Amino acid sequence: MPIETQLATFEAAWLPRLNAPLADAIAQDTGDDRLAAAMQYSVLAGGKRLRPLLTVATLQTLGQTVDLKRLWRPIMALELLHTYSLIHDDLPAMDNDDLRRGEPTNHVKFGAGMATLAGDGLLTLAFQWLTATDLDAAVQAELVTSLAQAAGPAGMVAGQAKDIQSEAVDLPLADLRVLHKEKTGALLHYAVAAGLIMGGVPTAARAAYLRFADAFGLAFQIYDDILDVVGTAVELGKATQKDAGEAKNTYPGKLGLQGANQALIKTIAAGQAALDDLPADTDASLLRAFFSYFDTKRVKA
Ligand code: GRG
Repeated sequence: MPIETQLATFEAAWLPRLNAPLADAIAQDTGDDRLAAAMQYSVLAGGKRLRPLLTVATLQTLGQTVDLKRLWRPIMALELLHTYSLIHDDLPAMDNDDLRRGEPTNHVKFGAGMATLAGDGLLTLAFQWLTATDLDAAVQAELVTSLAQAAGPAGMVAGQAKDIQSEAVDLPLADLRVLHKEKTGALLHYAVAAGLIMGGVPTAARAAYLRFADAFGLAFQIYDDILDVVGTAVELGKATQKDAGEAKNTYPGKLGLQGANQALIKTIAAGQAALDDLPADTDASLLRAFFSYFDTKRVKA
């Protein structure tokens, strides 16, 4: 089956199952109606659910049955956390964006105070959901530590801190890579790691999966930068050409559009090579299919 079809088939099977319980689960676990509405608003505004889909795909690649009765909350915890990061990133004190996932941003709809709290609520609830399961206590503890490392002051928050400090600074490409690894790559790394942890894979056997995750994360950021130049607001559901306007450090900014596309192609190849290193009896086609998310033809040669 062509890889685009494989990804589309996988999404069609899993998205409804991942999405259906969200509104009720957030309402159940939230003690204030307006706060619940603000949290639900951004989580339900769309979103590709790329991160929980990667966790499910990793578990399937390990040959495991994904029992959502046990695993739905720990798998979806990452989506709550990711949504918090988008809400806070859009706030007037950060990127000051009005459009996200094709809808007005949380602070436009609910005000900056409630949007901040909706983000705080989602961030905290994510950790509650990691432990709302009958997985072994050691597995729960590793999920909590790994998500905290990925999302917190050694990961995404550090990347965001570098981002806000570097707006008027011309970063060398090597520094930009570190910034992106923390800001965007860390959560995608965790998405795959979560599948490995839930699947009981020993640390020593995780390396090739995590190299795949890191290449996917870097490709994701390069592609996001490219789409900011060649995409439209309608297609992306958010403002475009923001990076150029704010003189941001981006791959097209550093390498030109063609150079950025070449970097994307090279990074995809590195991710595919990592999957070649999985044990010989592993069917890596589903994880390979995630690379069809990147259209390297968006940039004309
Ligand atoms: C506020 C601590 C804090 C961190 C914010 C995620 C982030 C850090 C900022 C968002 C800015 C940005 C453009 C990041 C790069 C790529 C990215 C994370 C895009 C959004 O993710 P998608 O495409 O979004 O998975 P959907 O809406 O599909 O979930």
